[in-house]
Amino acid sequence: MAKKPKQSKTLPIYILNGPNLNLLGTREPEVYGYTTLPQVEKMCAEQAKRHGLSIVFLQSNLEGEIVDQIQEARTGSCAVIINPAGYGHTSIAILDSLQMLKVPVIECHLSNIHKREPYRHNSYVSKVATGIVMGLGAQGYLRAIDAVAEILKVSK
Ligand code: CA2
Repeated sequence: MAKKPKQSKTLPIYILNGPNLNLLGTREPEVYGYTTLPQVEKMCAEQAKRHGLSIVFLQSNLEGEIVDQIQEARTGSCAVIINPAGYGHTSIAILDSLQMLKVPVIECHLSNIHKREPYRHNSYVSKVATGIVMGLGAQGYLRAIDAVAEILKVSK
């Protein structure tokens, strides 16, 4: 009997969310919108599916846990989309762990950090990101997935 050809399944996109994003949609809707994080996850899963991709969607309030998630993404993902939230402005540890990745990294912010307070203008993540999406609210996550799909298509 002929052997079935092996299906090479693309690894999931890791979508990582930093501190306080678990509260999305419940406070400061004028800045971050009304969409909750579970709703963002559902939208992302659907968008990834349209591209024939899948996601692992995580949120943590702990810097070290985010570092662990990024390390896991080294071998377990086809790309990383990260909204580092407040840690983007402060964390060399997250920058160091992102620097070890060989997969594309898209930084995603709901708000345009450059239109906001000066202490939000620097992002360490931007220094290693393949691309950046910001200021588009929850839709930005979907555009980040589109970008990943396009990058993976080109690099196949
Ligand atoms: O615009 C973004 O996505 C940010 O990464 C959000 C962070 C902020 O520190 C960055 O400068 C920009 C804050 C996430 C906190 O999310 C909240 C959600 C609901 C209510 C209050 C904060």
